[in-house]
Amino acid sequence: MKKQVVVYKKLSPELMARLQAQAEVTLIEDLSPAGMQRLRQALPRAQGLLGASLRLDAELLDLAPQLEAVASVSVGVDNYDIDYLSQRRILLSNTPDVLTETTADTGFALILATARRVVELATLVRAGQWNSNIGPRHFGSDVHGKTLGIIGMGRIGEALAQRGHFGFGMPLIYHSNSPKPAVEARFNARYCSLEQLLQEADFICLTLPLTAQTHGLIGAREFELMRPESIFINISRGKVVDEGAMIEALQQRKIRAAGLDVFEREPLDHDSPLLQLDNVVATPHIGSATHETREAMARCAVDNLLAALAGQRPANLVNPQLWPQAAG
Ligand code: 8YV
Repeated sequence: MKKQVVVYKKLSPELMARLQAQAEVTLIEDLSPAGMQRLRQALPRAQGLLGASLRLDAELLDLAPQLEAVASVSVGVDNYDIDYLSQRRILLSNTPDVLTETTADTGFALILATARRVVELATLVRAGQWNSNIGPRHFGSDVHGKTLGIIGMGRIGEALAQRGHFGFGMPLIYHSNSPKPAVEARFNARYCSLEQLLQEADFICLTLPLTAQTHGLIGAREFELMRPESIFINISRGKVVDEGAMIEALQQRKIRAAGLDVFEREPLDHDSPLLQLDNVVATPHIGSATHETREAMARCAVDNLLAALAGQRPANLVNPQLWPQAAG
């Protein structure tokens, strides 16, 4: 008897076929109000769930009494009530490694676009306002040789460090839960306190997950510690930052600029003050958003889900304490 799976993120025909060969699949095309209604109607019979960008809390999970496994098409798992999933002994998997390089590329795209004012000046050209040689009023800042400060030295942080060290000759400083000797050896990086990093770095990059500990980590006090010529980059989660404090710091030029791919609320409100600032580059959460990487993530999620439903250990288990073999 095939297991019942509800998919709430569109899959390629190849991956949908792979899933349908092993499970009865209900596809929820989108998370519009109508889509959410269909999802709620499908949950009571679901043994597997696959998707992303949906807050999966106890209220929704209580509609799915037969649920055995959830496969997230994401590395971030802040959308999931992990304690409740674990209490219900529901396996949660994610897709960490396949998106690392692409997300680090996004981080560097924002570093370069923000420092060199690429979006602002490309818009000037497109608007027919390029009428003379560019002068100091439109100059940007150098990236090569500047100090790159990375907050959160996980896979993505390391990939960003690799780009900065080998690609742009940037001295590296970092802050994370604990020092990483291998990272220091490989990139000649220096571990420092959060305060030191904020005071010293030319580029301050957030690459850490949203957790109870990191929620609001960068607020008014932290922006005060940054230098007026520093540039702030966020490719982690918007809620790691006090967005109001960041807006004030940018408006008052306490920092030079910000390159942001994530926001407290997404999509970003059309009337957000961030969109009125010429020293802000805002992208719509494109961290992992390439054809190749999103297909790889979805493939990884399908493999994780099929393994879990077949009684095998998924490759990327977020709550490994549930796995019986782990006790062995
Ligand atoms: C996407 C991400 O938002 O993986 C994550 O945690 O933030 C991005 O890759 C996610 O994959 C949803 O599609």
